[in-house]
Amino acid sequence: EKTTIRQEETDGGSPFGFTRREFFNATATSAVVGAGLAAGGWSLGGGTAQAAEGNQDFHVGPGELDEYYGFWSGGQSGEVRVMGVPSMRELMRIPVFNWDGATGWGITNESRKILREGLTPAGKRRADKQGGVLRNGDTHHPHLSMTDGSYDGRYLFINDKANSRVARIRLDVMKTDKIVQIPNAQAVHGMRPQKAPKTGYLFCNCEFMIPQPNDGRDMESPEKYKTVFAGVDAETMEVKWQVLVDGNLDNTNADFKGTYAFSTCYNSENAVELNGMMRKDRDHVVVFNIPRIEEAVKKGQYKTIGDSDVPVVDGTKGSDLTMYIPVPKGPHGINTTPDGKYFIANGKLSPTVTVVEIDKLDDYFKGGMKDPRDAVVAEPEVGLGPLHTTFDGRGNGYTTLFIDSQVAKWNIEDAIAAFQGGDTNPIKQKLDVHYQPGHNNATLAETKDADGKWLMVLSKFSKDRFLNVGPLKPENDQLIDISDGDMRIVHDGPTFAEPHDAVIARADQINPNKIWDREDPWFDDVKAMAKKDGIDDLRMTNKVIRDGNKVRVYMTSSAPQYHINEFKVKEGDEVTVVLTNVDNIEDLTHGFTLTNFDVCMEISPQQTASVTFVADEPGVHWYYCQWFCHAMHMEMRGRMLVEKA
Ligand code: CUK
Ligand code: CUA
Repeated sequence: EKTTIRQEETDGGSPFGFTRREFFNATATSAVVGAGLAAGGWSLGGGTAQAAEGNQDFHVGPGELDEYYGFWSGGQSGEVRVMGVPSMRELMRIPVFNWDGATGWGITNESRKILREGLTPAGKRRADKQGGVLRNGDTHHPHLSMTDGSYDGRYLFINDKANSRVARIRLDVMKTDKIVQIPNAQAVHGMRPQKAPKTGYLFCNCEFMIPQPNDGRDMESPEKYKTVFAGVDAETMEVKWQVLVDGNLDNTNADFKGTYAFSTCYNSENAVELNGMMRKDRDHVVVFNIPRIEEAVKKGQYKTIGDSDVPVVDGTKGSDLTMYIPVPKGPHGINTTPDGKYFIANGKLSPTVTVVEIDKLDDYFKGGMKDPRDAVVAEPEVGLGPLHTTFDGRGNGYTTLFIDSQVAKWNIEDAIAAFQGGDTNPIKQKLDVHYQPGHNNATLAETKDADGKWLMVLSKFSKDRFLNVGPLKPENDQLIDISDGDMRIVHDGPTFAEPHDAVIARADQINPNKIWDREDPWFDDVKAMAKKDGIDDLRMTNKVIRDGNKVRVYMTSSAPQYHINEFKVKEGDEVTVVLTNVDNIEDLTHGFTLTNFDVCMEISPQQTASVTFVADEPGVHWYYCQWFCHAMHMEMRGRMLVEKA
């Protein structure tokens, strides 16, 4: 059965005279009768038929809310997407490493500070060549902050493989608030928050090996290239330490105690081309002993590299900070079971997954285990191209098989029994998915609260499954009911470039604000600037201040007007527009777009946003509100008059 979560209604005040939810609830009654199909995607079986069979219903009707929030990577688009599960409705996009014309991300002063301040010196030099901030990102791994192994609703974190960054998104406002670029690194790929006691660290895998420092030395000596594993402080978003490793790092994960992180490593050959990367028949998983790394840093047993002052400890083979567990060639995903007992390294090039018992890692670090392979308790064959495994909290793993285009459901304890010589077959079911699945994730599966209801499989290719949209096709995300025994695809939907990974939390674990809080630290900088101009409350101020050739325009808006509808500047002035939306009605967002100036920003209820540009074209320049906010939204505009110098 489906739970319908009713949101409180907004109290009155809508410019339309009724709230949006009232409107939709009214139309829902008639619409839901005839429609068995979900609103946000493609339905395979009919929703009605499923309900009749007594299984979970994926259909979330008009006016009904989803039971889960999904957070999807936006892949090469550099953004994050918020989805409703099980409806698979796209609820929101959060710009992170990209530029975004809807919200002015990359254009406003607030976003540009966030995009710039955490860059390395080399990153800042690169940014300076292209307007002050970097432009693209390649996001793979969205993960939510946790306390004691459960989602705590504070933050979402995501990596950027393209420019070696990690970002934090505040879930109360669903905005990116910090970005850090990792030094001594190219391509931050695997990224996971520490699960317990709380997300103190983000563990970050730097993938490509480079000379250290990478300043022109050792270019022709790939055998000297190295990469690092990084610990980022999740509160300050500063890099605390790095660990030099052998091989290049792929995916990473953490235990539920706060002691270990573990990373898959392919190309343990340190090769720079494909043939060389395939020479050996094994690679490894590196286990990082976090307390020992902290201790080594504390004792000063580190060096720094190049112009970075991040402590770098040595975790290459033979170090007592790390453990190298040999696994079949080319492991990819690495997943911790919700009971915290095991991690699973997915074979990719091998048809197996390797199950490691986490408690046994203690034996190794205490010196009681000589062969790291002794920590392996199972290595079942699951099919061709195992990439990632997720869990139902009932003892089963669900592994994507990239080459077979299937998901294999297998039982962990059965696999362990088989490894010990029993004749149990751990494979419970294989389900065809379309096509080439990468990550999959079940509801709450990376926490101890895995509830085994829905499984999301992110298929890399959609091929012929949807209407053709030209040579570049969408990916295909498929929703699978795992609530009672067998897996069953109930729904699929296209997604754009290319959500490698997604996580799913219960709706009650994520509680965003409905409007901005005026005390939000988001406004600290702009309030400090206003204070210097003698302005105490931005909500009460409509004023133009000239300071040499700098002009600051403090303006408020409420539907359907700006409270300054004309301001005059001189050609060549540097103009900062500070706009405060004094409306306090949910969803009453205004915008500021200055035509032909490439300037725009979002101002949601009770938000202040600012943007700075040079008024270098004399003449009349209209600004307008780009969010349809009122019946007289088209009239919500004003003029900037630029006088000839
Ligand atoms: S990786 Cu893409 S399918 Cu970057 Cu997590 Cu495995
Ligand atoms: Cu304000 Cu449209």
